[in-house]
Formats: sequence, structure tokens, C-alpha cells
Amino acid sequence: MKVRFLQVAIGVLILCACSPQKEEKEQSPKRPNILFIMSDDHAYQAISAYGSELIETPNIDRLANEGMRFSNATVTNSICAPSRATILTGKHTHINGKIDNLMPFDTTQVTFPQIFQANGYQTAMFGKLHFGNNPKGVDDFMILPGQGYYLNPDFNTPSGDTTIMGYVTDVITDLTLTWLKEKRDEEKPFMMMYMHKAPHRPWWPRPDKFAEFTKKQFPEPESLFDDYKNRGTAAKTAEMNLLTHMMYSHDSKIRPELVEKMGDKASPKVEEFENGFYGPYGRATEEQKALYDPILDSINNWFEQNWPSLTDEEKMKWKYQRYMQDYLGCISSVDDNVGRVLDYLDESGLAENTIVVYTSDQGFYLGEHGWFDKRFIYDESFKTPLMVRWPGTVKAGAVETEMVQNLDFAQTLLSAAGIAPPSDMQGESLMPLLVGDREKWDRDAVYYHYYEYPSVHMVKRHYGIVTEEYKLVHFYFDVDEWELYDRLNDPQEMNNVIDDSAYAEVVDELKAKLTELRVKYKDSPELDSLFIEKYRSLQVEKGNDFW
Ligand code: SGN
Ligand code: CA
Repeated sequence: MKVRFLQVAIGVLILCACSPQKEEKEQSPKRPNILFIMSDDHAYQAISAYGSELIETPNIDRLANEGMRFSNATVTNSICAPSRATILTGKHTHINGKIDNLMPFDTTQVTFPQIFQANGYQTAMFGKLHFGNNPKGVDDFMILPGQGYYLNPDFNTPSGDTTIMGYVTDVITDLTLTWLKEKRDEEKPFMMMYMHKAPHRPWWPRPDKFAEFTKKQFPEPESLFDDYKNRGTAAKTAEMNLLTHMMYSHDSKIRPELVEKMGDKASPKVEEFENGFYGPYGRATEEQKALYDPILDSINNWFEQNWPSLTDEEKMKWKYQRYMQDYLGCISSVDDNVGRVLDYLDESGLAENTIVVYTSDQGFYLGEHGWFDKRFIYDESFKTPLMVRWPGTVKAGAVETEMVQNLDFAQTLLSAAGIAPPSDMQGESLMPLLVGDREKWDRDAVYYHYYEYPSVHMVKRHYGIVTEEYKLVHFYFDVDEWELYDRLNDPQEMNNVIDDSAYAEVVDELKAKLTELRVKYKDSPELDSLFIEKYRSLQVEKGNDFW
């Protein structure tokens, strides 16, 4: 109780300390608006500005062409709610407590929208939060409960719950546009968080995108058939391989009845398809089903005729294509909708004084290492897209290669708005990089810590240090294994060189540096053990059978 009171008191103090004097408020009518766009699981490999060979994303690319693209933006803990907690608090997850999707978020903590609100900004949030509680510090919000639905989504709002018919990416954008057009207070700058559910699993595109993308074939990544040789136990035991863990029905849209008939072991029983096939399809109206059915029929007919004779290699290839068709179909809608919002900013004249950020809550595997999902410190899930457009301040077409993190976002946005960030935030403002003053930036390593294990996809707990040249990782639970990757010579991270004597010195140096980083960010072996115990009791309480 005492601790709680203290936390609230500290929160109030922080809010007060950050409130500018009245004079300052009146003097700064030109404070920039902020439009923070975030998608869920949008891999940088699926953005053409990042050189994607899979899809064109002309609207998202505008932000790179007209602003700055960060080629080494990363997360501190590659999973949904922890990433969001880090973004909102500007703190590592072992400090804000949201170390995994399960752990409750302590809502007495200060989140950055509260600071904007206290400083005279009009604030709003639309879309996916995935926190288990409503956002604080926003004047208006409509958020999806939990993961939300692709079709005819439900929303939590300040005045109760509601359901809106349509496709989730379009609906979230409609809400955002309506707010900008009708609810915006022209006397105040705004800070809007526009957050997509797409392209989260189970990937369910809009009918027209489903029709369009199921006609396409995509280039395979080089490591699709990775056998995890020269890697540690964690890569070998993770359950996110397309062939063995991607489900025919839940993921590839084979009707559950057909999967049952085919007797496939990789997919659960029909009644377990709450989230998967019957999750989205079950919510479709008869009219919506009529649009999906012909395409589903053609996929299912092909599967019924051909699947029995496919080799494992052919099954893997087929699953990869189905995966990309649906995942990229979802992204195509995100791109169209980002375009709608950018067009409105142009038409309304808001574009000029609005900072637009595009990012994702983390990266994702698009078949690299044979995987889908995220969680690992390896590049595809460790990195995340980040583009910032700020006319007049950020040079158009700039590419920044420095290592930045989602940990830095809160301080960056606050600084951009002229608000002093609270001193206990753990990131760095990206302002020096945004204005091209790189000399003021001296970060040479970042820290990462993933916790959610044992859980879906079974990625073991690990922490690590990443520099431009190396990645040193410690898997510390269940196993005690270290891995080292030479990022410059082995960018695909296929060879763990921890035992290669040529790297002995590098390992010593990096281990020392990692210890320093753990101290700097206030992480420790004691906290590691505490979180294992907390997680174990939460899982047991929820009746989850991982322990
Ligand atoms: C769901 C997904 C998983 C995913 C987690 C976490 N399964 O459980 O594949 O890793 O969410 O994702 S599904 O039944 O929804 O397909 S997160 O983005 O929320 O962290
Ligand atoms: Ca996510």
C-alpha cells in the first residue's frame, strides 16, 4: 500500500515537474503535432523503403523519402505488450515490470501521453494497445480489447464497449480520421497514437487483398531450410518453424474439417480454433463470407488434391507462400490506410507542423531461419522499422545507421515538443540524430532482455549486448549457453562463434561490457530469478500447463 502511494506521489511530482510555465504554453502555438503510427509485427523486410523484395509500400515509403529512415532501430524485448510498455514508459521492461504479455502493467507508472496531456496537448489513441487496461493520459480513445479482431472488431472506449462493422485496418483509420477532422481542438497541438492490429497472426487480409495476394508468389529467404547447425539449443527447440509449427488451418486457412479429414498432426483439433480459422471467419457476416469463400475454396481444393503427395520440402514451400500471401495482404491494407491519413495531413495543411513516426512493436521472421513469429535477439525480430518525417527539421531522404531503440521514443517525442523528459527514463532523445548533429550521439552498444518462457513458441529467456560488430547472447534459463555472432562477417547469424578461439578476446570484452550495461540499466541476476518465480506462479494461477 505504502509503495503504491509513493508511486502515485512520484507520478504526480513528475507530471508537475514537466509542466511548462503558463507563459511558455501561451508562447508556443507552433509546438509540433505528433502522429505516432505503429503496426503490430510489421517486419522491416516487408517495407519497400527497407529494400523489400516482397512488397511495395509506397505510402509508408513516403515517410522515408520525406523524412529519416533508421536502418538499425531495435527493440529491448521483442514481444508485443513489453514493447508497448517500454515505448510508453521510456524504461526497460525489468523496470516497468511488463516483462511479458502475461504480467500485469502497474498503471500507477507515468506513461508519456500523460506528460503530453499535462503540457497542454490534446491526446488520443486508436487501435491496438494490448495492455489489459485502458490507456492513461489520452483525452479520447478506442482500443481493441486484447489482440482484437480483424473482422467487425470490438472496441473499448471511455463510454463503454462497441462493435464496428468492417475490416479492422480500415476501421482504425476511419476512427483516426474522424477524430482529426471533427474532434481536434485547433487551439492545441495534438499527440495521436494510431496503432494497427495488422499484420498480427492469424493473418487475415481484407477480401480484395486476399484475392490479389493469393495470386502472387514470393521469393524465398536463403535460410528457409535452416537446420540450426552451429546454433545453440534455443534455436533448435523454438516452436516457430513453418513446417513443424505453422498450422494448416489456423494459419494457412485450410478449413478445420478438411484438416481433420487429412489427419494432420501439426494442427490442433477443430474445437481449438477459437483464434484461428473460425476466429476471423466466424465473425464474418454472410456477405463477407461470400467474398472470402471462393478464394478459400480454391486454396482448400488444391490442398485436398495435392497435399497427400507433397514432400516435406514442398509443404514448407507451400506454407511459406500461403504465409506471405496473407501476411503481405494485411500489410497492403496498412499501407493504403497510412496513405489515407498522410493525404489528409496534406489536404488539411497539418503535414507541415506534424511529426509523423512509423514503427512496429517489433520485427518478425518472414521465413528466415525457417521461422515465423519474433522474440529472439536475432536481427529479424530484434530490429524494427522506424521512420520519422518532420518537415523543416528532418532532412528528406536521410538514412540513419546508428543503433536506436524503442526505449528512446518517449524521450524523443517529449524533447521534440519542448518538454523535458523525466530523469528516470532510460533511453536517449534521438533529437541529435534527427537534426543531423551526430557528434552529440555516442551510444556504442544496446541491451536486450527477453523473458516469456515457457510459453507459446518456446523461445528461451535470454539477454544480450549488441554492438555494430557483434552480438553476445546469454540463454540463462533451462540451459546456460552463450552465443556470439560476428554481425559484419555473418549478417544472417548462421554461425555461433562463441567457442572459436579467434574471438576469445572479443568475448571477454563484450562480457565485461554486458555486465556494465546490466548495472547501468539496473538489471541483475536477482531480478532474473524474481521474474522467473513471478511468471511461474502467474502461469500456475492461470492453469497454464507449461510448468
Ligand atoms: C498469439 C499468437 C502467437 C504470438 C502471440 C504473441 N497466436 O498467441 O503466435 O506469438 O500472440 O503475440 S495466435 O493464436 O494469435 O495466432 S504478440 O504480438 O501479442 O506479442
Ligand atoms: Ca507484436
